[in-house]
Parts: sequence; C-alpha cells; structure tokens
Amino acid sequence: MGIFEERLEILTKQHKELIERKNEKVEGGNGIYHRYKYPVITGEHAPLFWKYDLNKDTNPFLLERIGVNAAFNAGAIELNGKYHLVVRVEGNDRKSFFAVAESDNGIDNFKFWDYPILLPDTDLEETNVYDMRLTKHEDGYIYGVFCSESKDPEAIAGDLSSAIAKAGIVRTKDLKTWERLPNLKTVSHQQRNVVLHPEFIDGKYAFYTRPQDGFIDTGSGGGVCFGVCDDITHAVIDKETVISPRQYHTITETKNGAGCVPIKTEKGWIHIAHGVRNTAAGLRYVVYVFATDLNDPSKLIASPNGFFIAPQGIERTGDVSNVVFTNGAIVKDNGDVYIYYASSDTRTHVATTTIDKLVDYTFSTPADPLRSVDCVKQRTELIRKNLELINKK
Ligand code: M1P
Repeated sequence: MGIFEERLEILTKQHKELIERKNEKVEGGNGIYHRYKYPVITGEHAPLFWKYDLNKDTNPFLLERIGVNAAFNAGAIELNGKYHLVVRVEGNDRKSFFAVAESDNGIDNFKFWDYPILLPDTDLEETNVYDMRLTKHEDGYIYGVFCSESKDPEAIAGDLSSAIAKAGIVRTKDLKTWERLPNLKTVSHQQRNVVLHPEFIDGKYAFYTRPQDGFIDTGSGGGVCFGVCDDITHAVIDKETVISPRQYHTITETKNGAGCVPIKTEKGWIHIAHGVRNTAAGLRYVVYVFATDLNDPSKLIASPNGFFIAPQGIERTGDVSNVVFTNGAIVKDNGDVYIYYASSDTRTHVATTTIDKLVDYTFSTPADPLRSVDCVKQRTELIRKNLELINKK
C-alpha cells in the first residue's frame, strides 16, 4: 500500500470513529442541566473531502489543502424531526462560513451536509460572516440573523484591525435555499448578537439587538436591547430599549449579548445570553439567563444571579480561551431542551435540561444583590433556613 492509500485508510477510520462515537451524559452537576463528555461538533468533524484533494494524481502524499480550524457558535433548529445546527466553521485562513450539521438525537453523531452554505453575495465589502441565530418565525420562514463583518473604511492607514459589524439577514424554508435580505439598520453604527423574536409584536417584527460603539467595545451601548421594525425585507429599527443592562461588578460588566432565540414558557420568555467581564487574563465570557414578559418582551421580569454556564475543564482553552457562548437551542414538544454552546471559539457542546427546570431556575433563583454584604445576607438566609430544616430531623 502506498503513502496515499495508507493515509486515506487511517484518516477515514479516525473520522468515522469520531462521527459515530456515542456521547455520554455527565452525571451529577448542578441539577439545572447536564453536560456531556464529548463536544458535539469540532473542526475534526468536517468531512475529509472538505479539506483534502482526494485525487492521488494531484495529491500523491494526501496532504491537507484547505484546513478547518474550528466549529463553534452554532444556530440550532429542529426540522423534519431532526436536530440541525448551522455551525460557524472557521478555516485555517480565519474566514468563517456556515454549514449545516444534522443528528437524529441532538447529542451525538452530528454529520455535516456535503456542502457548506453559499450565502448570496450581496456586499463585496463583507469579509467574514458568523454566529447565525435561527428563528422559526410565525410568518412561515426560518430566518438566519448573523454577523456580517467588513473592514472599517474610516480606519487610519496601517490599522488593519478596525472593522464594522452589522446584522445580516437571510431566510429559508429548508436550510438549503437561502434568500438574502438587506442588513438590519439601527441608529447604532455597529451591531452584533442580533436575534429575531419568533412572533409578531403588535404586527411588527421584533429584534434583540446589541448596539456598540466599536467593533469590540460596546462603549455607550447599555446592553441587550429590544426594537421593532415594520418590514423585514428592509428592516429598520428606530428605537432600541435596553432590556438586559450591563452592570458594574457583575458577569455583564464589559458587555453582553442575546444568544438563543427566546424560549416561550407559561411564565415568560426565557433568554439564554452571554455576559462578558474583563480580567487580568483577558475577557471572560459566560452564559446567563434572563426572562421577559410574555405580552411585553421588552420588560425584564426575572434575572437569576450570576452565570448559567461558565467554562470548565477543556472548555477553558482554545483559540479564544475562557469563553462559553451560545446562539442556539432546541425545545422539543415533550419539554426537553438542548442548549448548544461553544467553548473558547473552538468547539460546540450540548447541555440538556427541561422547560420545567429552566422555568424553576429562572424564576426561583435569586437575583444578584450587587454588593458583597448583601450577597452574604442572601446566603446567610439560605443557610439559616437549611440548618433549621436539618436540625429539626
Ligand atoms: O471571542 C468571543 C466572542 O466574541 C464575540 O462576541 P461579543 O460580540 O459579545 O464580543 C463574537 O465574535 C463571538 O463570535 C465570539 O465567540
């Protein structure tokens, strides 16, 4: 057997084993959700035929030609009874693109469709696209709202990092044919982490936005906002109202952003978002939860304290370490919830819970009292009640 055949056999075997590997629920934990032993999607899940020229004549050593670096920040949707992720795949060349991965059970055996998504190319300045949120809207379409990034035309000479982030919008019925709509227009010059609400609000399309002054810094942007527009085919939001504010000395101090499409429950819309704080080791991203009013999704009604998911174990390291980030969840008819979160801008994991647990967590977890002394009082009260119970026995 020659070098080409030998390598092909090994690579094919390794890839098959990875794709077919059973995932295992990690027992224990905080009771709110379960983590799983393995990530559900990694760069290694990309088919060999995405990376290698499989023609022995033109690639006699079977060398990788177009590598895949990472697979993370996935939008999620259930379609035709299957779990679908629209994954942010990043090539070795740092450009991200979208690709659909499908699984029968949502926790393992995710397999990429043969071809990545080729978005309609409507803006020659658009350099990078990422982080699609998939909304099954009551108008009958599945919308994908994503970050469309281009070089800042006003950057001073030599500054090759300044960029502009906008909210791109596409729609589909089958995840195969995508129609591109004009980018969302807002008062803020930059937008990232924009999510379309699944229902009309007073006959209008509603978005969760995240105004930001700069590409990285949100600056005067106060947090996750809510705004409405009349026409999704020319989406313009004139007014954005902060619904989940950034706050001093909390997990959202530096910035925050909407994540999954809000989940409708009998007690309110549950949002699974991300919060960022700065540390000596750089930015730390965690996932947190808040809830808004069923009839008025611009009204915050619950804010459980602290983070919902923080990076743990291998999740803590990757291309951008100390990051967990979510932009997709699937809610089953039986109340099971699959939350897809990525770690350190490298790989995608799943955490499973139920609507009942999520509601209990959201509405029974006390809010952050914002000061150490009040946190001690809050915890002391819990301890006092528990010791009373324990000592009664
Ligand atoms: O690198 C961490 C995350 O940074 C960005 O999120 P935010 O806009 O809140 O800073 C996004 O680029 C996201 O893709 C990335 O995971």
